[in-house]
Amino acid sequence: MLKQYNSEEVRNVAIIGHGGTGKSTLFEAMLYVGGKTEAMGTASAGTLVSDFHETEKSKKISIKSSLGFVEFEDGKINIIDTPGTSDFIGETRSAIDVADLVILVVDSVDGVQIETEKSWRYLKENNIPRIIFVNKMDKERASYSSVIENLKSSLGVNVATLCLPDAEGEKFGSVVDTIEMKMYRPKPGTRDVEVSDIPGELVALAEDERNNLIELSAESDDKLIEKYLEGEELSEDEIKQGLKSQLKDAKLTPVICGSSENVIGIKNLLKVISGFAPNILSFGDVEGYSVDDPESKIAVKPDSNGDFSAIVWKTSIDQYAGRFNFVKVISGTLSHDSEVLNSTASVKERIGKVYTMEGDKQVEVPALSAGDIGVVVKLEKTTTGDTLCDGKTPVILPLLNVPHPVFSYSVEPAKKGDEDKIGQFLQKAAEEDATVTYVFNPETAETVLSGMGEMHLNLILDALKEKTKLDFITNVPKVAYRETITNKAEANYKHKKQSGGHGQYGEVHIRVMPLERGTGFEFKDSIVGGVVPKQFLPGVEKGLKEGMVEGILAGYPVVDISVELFDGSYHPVDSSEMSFKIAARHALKVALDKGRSQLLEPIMDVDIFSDKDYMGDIMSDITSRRGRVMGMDSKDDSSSSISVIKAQIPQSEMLRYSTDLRSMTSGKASFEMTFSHYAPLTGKEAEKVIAEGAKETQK
Ligand SMILES: Nc1nc2c(ncn2[C@@H]2O[C@H](COP(=O)(O)OP(=O)(O)O)[C@@H](O)[C@H]2O)c(=O)[nH]1
Ligand SMILES: [Mg+2]
Repeated sequence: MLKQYNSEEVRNVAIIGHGGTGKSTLFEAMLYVGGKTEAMGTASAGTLVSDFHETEKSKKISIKSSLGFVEFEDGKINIIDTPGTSDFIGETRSAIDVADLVILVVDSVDGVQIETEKSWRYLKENNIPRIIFVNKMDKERASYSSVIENLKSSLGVNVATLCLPDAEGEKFGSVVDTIEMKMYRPKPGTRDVEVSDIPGELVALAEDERNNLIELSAESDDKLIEKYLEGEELSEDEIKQGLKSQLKDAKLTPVICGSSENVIGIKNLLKVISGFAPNILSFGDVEGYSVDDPESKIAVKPDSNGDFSAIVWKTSIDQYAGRFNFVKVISGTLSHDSEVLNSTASVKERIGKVYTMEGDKQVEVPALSAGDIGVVVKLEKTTTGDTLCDGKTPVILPLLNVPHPVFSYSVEPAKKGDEDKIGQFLQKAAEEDATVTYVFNPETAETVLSGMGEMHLNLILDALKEKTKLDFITNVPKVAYRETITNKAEANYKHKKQSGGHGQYGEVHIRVMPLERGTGFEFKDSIVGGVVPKQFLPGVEKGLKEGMVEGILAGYPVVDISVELFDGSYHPVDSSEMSFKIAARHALKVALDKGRSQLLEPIMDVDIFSDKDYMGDIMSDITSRRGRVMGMDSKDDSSSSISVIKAQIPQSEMLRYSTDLRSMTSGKASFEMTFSHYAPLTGKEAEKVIAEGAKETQK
């Protein structure tokens, strides 16, 4: 059994970057050099430890994140490999959330690509410590210096060069470590390296980089920078401490080069992680909040002797082995054979054995200290984003940063009666993947499956077909339009019915006014002299609310109106709450018509990341989708090839955008999208929606 590591001995890293830069091969190489595997698997043979799912093997891309670890220099490095395709960004984001350091992999020829730019923005916004691994230095036309220039100009990276290549392209064989001022050359066919002095022609360059490194490290501390500026030498220890602190604060980004396939630079990468990466103890208390009150904050101290708490960052459900919950312990210790509280779901769960993983292989551990990552199996109700704790001080740890879905299908069984089975399968998919939602939308009366792209959802639907053998129909989901008035209007309605004994009577006079967008509904009573007695007011309000459920144009909900009841009449015997409800509902319909009701459509905030070459096409396409370009984040620098366009586009025009954008740019663009606001929909577009609405009501 693997031993239990103490908090200070654990490092958690996530490997991220554009698809195809060699992340999974780097994961493979780290396990190999760390002595975990006997040989290197390859992507082409489908033998990578991290890409063990059948679909990953056949498609030769990573779809899920994978966990592995190495025991290195007295510590344990947990490594998470992540997918580079934006369809699976949920897996990537949750890995970043639990990593203490991110390794951003960049190709030695392609440099900064779309997903590099997107990830960098995320790392910067969240101040996440990172290092950059320039991979595939063995490739023809590889150029370390141009990649570094590219990183500086397009991303503004504050580069600390920790490694230099001895050569580029086919001759690349060793890396020079600018901290130790030594050269590392892997012994071919083994995981070992030969360490030697730096060859003469590289000494000057290595010294330059080392001086730069010393200056950057000194900036971590006033005393150090003073010492440095006065020309005094910094000790090895001071340099290392400075570097460590700058890395933790994400003030600089160490850059390392190598070739994952040829296992070059891997030992250096592991040494940098082991020597300089922060861990949970570096960051101080983690902020959680009380189960009963999200406003009441609880500071969780990352101490293995404290109360236990852990965050569930990934869930995978295996047909045979059951449910795997991947956890990061934040405080206390997670021991085998214990009972914990899932404070998010308010249920107790039994912990049997505790594991860590090597791809799909479980490796048993006795316990996990604060800061360590591992896996528990067969919990019943626990899923991604939940907090587990020992129940002494029930705490909820901050939810993972889940990106918003950008692509949806409505899913319906082909045969009545299959709803439950289909629903159960898709519900489980949503539990496994935090970026998947499967919910009934009452506004459109559809059950909608949403995710990060066409490939993402198609994989889920393929699995649904294969596992359940049921037929189902997918459609472009309907847009949740709304309706509101544009003018002030008055209306009245008298509901009067005499049928045998007890009659019905109620009369209301109402005044409707448009409210600001997002306000919803306001009801005002300005009845004088009791012409509508108080006990009937709830009936009036209920009637109005019922009337608002379906507007008069196309049956969409009415929003943002104020309704004032200013007059009316009643009958001492025949009036009831029900009579006033009916009167109010009818009066509202009249008022909506007089107040020139119009449709509102949801508008999305869209950030598009694209290769500069496609800017023109993307912009004119935005216009044809009735969108507005709100701004552009394009550097004039000619070496930056990526632009960010910010736009607002109606949701109805975005239903197939992820597919359209991909084909428009040959996959050289991607986007993020969140709901922004509702805006009036007029003209031909509105007529279309109204005509559709009329068809629906005739059905
Ligand atoms: N020349 C070269 N190719 C590499 C290297 N590392 C990975 N590759 C290749 O790049 C492709 C993508 O590798 P993979 O690890 O799946 O990339 P990922 O999508 O970033 O995980 C595969 O064909 C690998 O064989 C490298 O160091 N040099
Ligand atoms: Mg991969």
